[in-house]
Amino acid sequence: MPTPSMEDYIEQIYLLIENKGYARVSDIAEALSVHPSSVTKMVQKLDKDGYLIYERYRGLILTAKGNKLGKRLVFRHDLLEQFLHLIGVKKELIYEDVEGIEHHLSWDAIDRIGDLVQYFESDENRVKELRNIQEDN
Ligand SMILES: [Mn+2]
Repeated sequence: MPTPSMEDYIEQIYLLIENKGYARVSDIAEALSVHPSSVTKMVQKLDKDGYLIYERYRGLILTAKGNKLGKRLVFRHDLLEQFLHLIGVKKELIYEDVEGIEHHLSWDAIDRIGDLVQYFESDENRVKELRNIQEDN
């Protein structure tokens, strides 16, 4: 099982590769606001655990296992942002809130939140009803 920190790295590496086509140690360090030497250390661990292949002067690529997990982690992050937005959490709070909770929910809870998002999105009156309650509170 990957730790929360490993999940953060895999998530960012996946996003960098998706957006730029590659993930350099310096880019990962910037994305996570950590020192490049911490990135090198973690990347070596992720290599050892089979999530990516790291070659010092060539950069890194995700393995099938790393890519699959990265995709799920990005999906989870996006779903939780969507959920907090839907329940009316202020925009400026959403990113940090998701960073705070994403590693601490079971995949079952994630799926059930997905059901709830779907419940609201399939009928806009449901969202309106929720907003009405919020205006009263
Ligand atoms: Mn995240």
